Amino acid sequence: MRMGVHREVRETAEAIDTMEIRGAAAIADAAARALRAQARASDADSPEAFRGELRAAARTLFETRPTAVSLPNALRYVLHGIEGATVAALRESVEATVAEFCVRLDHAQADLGEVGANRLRDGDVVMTHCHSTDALACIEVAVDQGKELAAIVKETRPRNQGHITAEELSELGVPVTLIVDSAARHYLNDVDHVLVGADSIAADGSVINKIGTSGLAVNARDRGTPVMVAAQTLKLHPATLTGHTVDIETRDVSEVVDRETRTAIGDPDVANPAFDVTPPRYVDAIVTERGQYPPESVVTLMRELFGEGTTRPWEGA
Ligand code: RUB
Repeated sequence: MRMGVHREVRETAEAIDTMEIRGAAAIADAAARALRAQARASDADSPEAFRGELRAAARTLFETRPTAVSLPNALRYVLHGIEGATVAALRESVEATVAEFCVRLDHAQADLGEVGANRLRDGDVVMTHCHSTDALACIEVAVDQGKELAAIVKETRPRNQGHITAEELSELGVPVTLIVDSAARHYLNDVDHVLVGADSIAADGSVINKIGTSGLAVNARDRGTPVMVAAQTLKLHPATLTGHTVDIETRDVSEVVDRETRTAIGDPDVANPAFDVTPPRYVDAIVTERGQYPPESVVTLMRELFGEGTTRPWEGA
């Protein structure tokens, strides 16, 4: 354990690691708030020591889930956004920067929802995968506009995040049909849009999202069903501008099969990749708070936002 890392930071890191806090936007929000907790609790006696504590806290948070770039983007926003010549001034700056970050996050999702809702028409049927607050924001705005939608919701093995989507869509008054993942192709002819979120978007327009997204997108292309990805600019992965690839998280195999069943079926090897990469040619639109983009042109937005690439969040902070 890193010295000087506050309990709340360790608890947040643990909650992200165990997926009590999950989904790229929620992870970013929690990470920024954890840095604020570190700043509030700090008894550092110099600005250098204070910044050092924040960097250590950022590293602890960063190591939890490798695929969602919203996490390092949030840490970078706070670490590089703060200024002050004294500990008190820096602490105040953390308060202001985190508050600003959380407001921007909320606004981005609401603005993105408006853009995405414009793609949805009255009477449309939407197929979802996993649970994405960015994707749900599009449906929520469309419903608020008076459009009647229906949803076919993939359960999204192994952790069944589709159940959360089903519950939240029901609360919005959207009729839901829950299906097993392998039934998706069977229903694609009845669907007007596939709508998913993203954990990261690479500079070439590839979409990194919950495992199963790429197969769904390929099937949707085969059926002629448009695929829409709802992703705030916080999901754009700056390191991919300079040729880095996105790490794909693998999770514990017990999420796939319990020990007893595994033994009973001959103890096979089990693998549990959490995310996959959907090439840009299978995606029709990436919907952000800055408007919608064909995936191939998302790189122009990335250059505008990040320049030519960035360091890891704590470097230079
Ligand atoms: C969640 C997932 C979501 C993205 C986007 O995976 O793949 O589609 O994180 O979510 P996990 P949001 O359950 O493994 O975190 O739009 O809420 O940021």
